[in-house]
Amino acid sequence: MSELSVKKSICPYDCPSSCGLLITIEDGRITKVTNDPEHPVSCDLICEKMRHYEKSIYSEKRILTPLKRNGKKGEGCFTPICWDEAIRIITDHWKSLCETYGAQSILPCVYSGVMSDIQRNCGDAFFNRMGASALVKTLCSSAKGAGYKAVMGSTGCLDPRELKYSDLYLVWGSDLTATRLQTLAMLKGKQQQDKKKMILIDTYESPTARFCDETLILRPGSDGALALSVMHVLQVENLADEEWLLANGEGYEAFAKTLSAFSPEWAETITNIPADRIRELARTYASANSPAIILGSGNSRHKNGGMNVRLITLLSQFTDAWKKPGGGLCGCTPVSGPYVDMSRINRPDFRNTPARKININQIANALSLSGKDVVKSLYVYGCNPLNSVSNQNGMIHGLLRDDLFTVVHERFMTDTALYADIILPATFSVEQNDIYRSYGYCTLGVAKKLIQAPGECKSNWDTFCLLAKGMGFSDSYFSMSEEEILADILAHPTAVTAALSEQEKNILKEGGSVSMPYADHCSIQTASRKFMFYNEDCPVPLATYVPSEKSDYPLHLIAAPDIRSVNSIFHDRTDLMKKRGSMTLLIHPDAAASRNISDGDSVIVKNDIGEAVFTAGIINGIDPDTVVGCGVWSMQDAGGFTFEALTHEDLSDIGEATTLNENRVEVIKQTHP
Ligand SMILES: Nc1nc2c(c(=O)[nH]1)N[C@H]1C(S)=C(S)[C@@H](COP(=O)(O)OP(=O)(O)OC[C@H]3O[C@@H](n4cnc5c(=O)[nH]c(N)nc54)[C@H](O)[C@@H]3O)O[C@H]1N2
Ligand SMILES: Nc1nc2c(c(=O)[nH]1)N[C@H]1C(S)=C(S)[C@@H](COP(=O)(O)OP(=O)(O)OC[C@H]3O[C@@H](n4cnc5c(=O)[nH]c(N)nc54)[C@H](O)[C@@H]3O)O[C@H]1N2
Ligand code: SF4
Ligand SMILES: [Mo]
Repeated sequence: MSELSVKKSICPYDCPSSCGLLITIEDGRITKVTNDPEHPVSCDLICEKMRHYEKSIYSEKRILTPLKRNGKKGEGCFTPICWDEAIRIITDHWKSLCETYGAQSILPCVYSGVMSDIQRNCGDAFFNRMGASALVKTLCSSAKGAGYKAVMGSTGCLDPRELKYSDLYLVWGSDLTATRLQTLAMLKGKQQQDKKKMILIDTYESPTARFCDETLILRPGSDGALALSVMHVLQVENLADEEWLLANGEGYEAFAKTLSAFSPEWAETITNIPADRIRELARTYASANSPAIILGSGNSRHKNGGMNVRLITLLSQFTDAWKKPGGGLCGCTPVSGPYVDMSRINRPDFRNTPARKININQIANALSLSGKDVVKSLYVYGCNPLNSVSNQNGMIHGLLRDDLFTVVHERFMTDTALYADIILPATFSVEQNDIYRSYGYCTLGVAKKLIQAPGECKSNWDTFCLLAKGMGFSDSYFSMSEEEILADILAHPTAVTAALSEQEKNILKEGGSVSMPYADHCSIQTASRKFMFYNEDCPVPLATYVPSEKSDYPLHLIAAPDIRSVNSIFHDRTDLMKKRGSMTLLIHPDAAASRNISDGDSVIVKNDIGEAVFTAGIINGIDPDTVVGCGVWSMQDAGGFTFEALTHEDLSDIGEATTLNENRVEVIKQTHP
């Protein structure tokens, strides 16, 4: 008789809901993946991608043994070796680099492949102990975080579950259909019942537009101008909550004096949204009882991204919406305090001297450094920088260096792995133990190891323990098992998790997710207990519009998410990738016509740092000066360079974030494919 069990797990990917999964296992093999009906957020559904998680786990494309390069870098020729040999080669190389160049010549590269706390962060402990260079991990939404914080300090924002109380939704730079499925399901359901208005503010008519009553298409990076002119209208038409703003807004009086200059006519010249529609937006916003702004990260990935977010956040405080349940801003962090004592995992105490810091968005530049700053080894895990980080040409140039020793810990032969000297085989979430914090909701969960890893695949935790042994690090931390470090985390609760009930603590111990309280967002958590129009820690203290930079290239290039992948995850899934079609660049009919481009044509997209070939997709719902690159692509699938070839390494105004939406390009019809 076959043995059958159904166990709880959690989606490990970089997606705001950290959905709960129910995993059916027959004779040690996963046969079915569904939503966990007891999960606080995803009780009703999970996305199409994860409904066949098992296809990736049992994929023929999985890397199952350590591999050593035996051809040229990038060629993809490797020979299987055993773990002992792999660890010996890596640690011998690193010991020699430490002696000759110093430990800072070694650079870890990790981002969001696995979002659970132990597997994602244990490498920090190892590299702290080694004294290696430290990666500044700001590839995603740190400009949004910094912009929100510059206004609200550590005040929690709205939890998406509070959106049921809102009566107007402004979806600001987020494609809910792809990235916030759970939120969309809730809003759509509610909207159908209560006919609540939903307005999309985006740079193109994204798939979310079809769920909205209205779509406002603006020029990329001009969101701050829109928010300012909405505040202008609210002020002029006496729709602002003046009493609240005077009492609770730091620097409000100075800010209010500037508003007269930011009329809708002024904003029209910057955003390309007609002034009348801006006025209408302000009135609709003011007439709602509890309007919610659902803020995505797209508008923050600009050089003025932090300022755009500051102004949108200020708008969320400008009327009396904040006082009402469901009124305010959703999309930053709603948690009321830390759930996990991260210092037990990343061990800042292991580092003896301050680290040399390298920003993840500037790895290509780091690989070009020389002399005492040279990077001689790159260790990549839970990240696929060649597909996700700026300056693809520069990155390849660096990865091709003969004197760069690259190790990639991966599940699949990614573009990045092709350039490795040594590849180590990685596990999937169901083959490891960990604790998960959702970043969009207030949930905490534990997912246990459910199946044996195939071949010789090892988790990040087990791999760093082996590397530590190879390096001769004798700290007891590195001799703990995965179960022991997880038990250690659960045994050291934070103030928030200490308040969980015995029943909830048991759910965590057994494996499962619990709902956590969301913050009281009416209680402002800044030093002065006021929110800040003026913040002296910012490069521009008084919030105001900062224009985008001028460029010689005419078209503004934007990245949009794809529903069939999460960044470069799911590239192994041929069923999903087939549905995704070709690497598409969305373009306005006028911009296409003036370039003699028809729908479906191959087009070369180029600027000063690179070029890539896309398929043109002509749509009306986009500004004539904007083009949109859909999804994250591998060079293997695209057959050449991808979006990342066109993105600079510049950082945002605050938060040191990616500016992957602040790049200009020209588009030319490809005549000889
Ligand atoms: N299916 C799927 N889910 C995902 C991901 C994925 O790739 N696919 N990625 C995951 C990750 S890593 C993240 S960070 C989250 C992201 O999720 P969100 O932060 O909610 O953002 P997105 O849904 O990616 O949508 C970004 C939108 O911003 C728009 N945009 C770009 N520039 C501007 C601008 O200047 N102004 C305005 N108003 N809009 C602008 C783009 O057109 C796009 O529609 O989603 C996660 N979930
Ligand atoms: N064109 C374009 N570029 C983008 C974006 C975009 O929307 N468009 N989005 C940006 C954003 S918001 C983000 S957050 C970044 C994300 O960029 P990355 O952090 O590079 O994320 P992924 O592309 O998902 O690559 C993660 C890799 O980790 C591996 N992995 C998964 N689990 C494990 C594990 O347990 N251990 C190890 N060792 N490896 C594991 C996966 O197989 C995968 O290859 O991309 C950014 N780049
Ligand atoms: S990818 Fe996102 S929507 Fe899909 S199961 Fe994971 S967390 Fe849920
Ligand atoms: Mo992200």
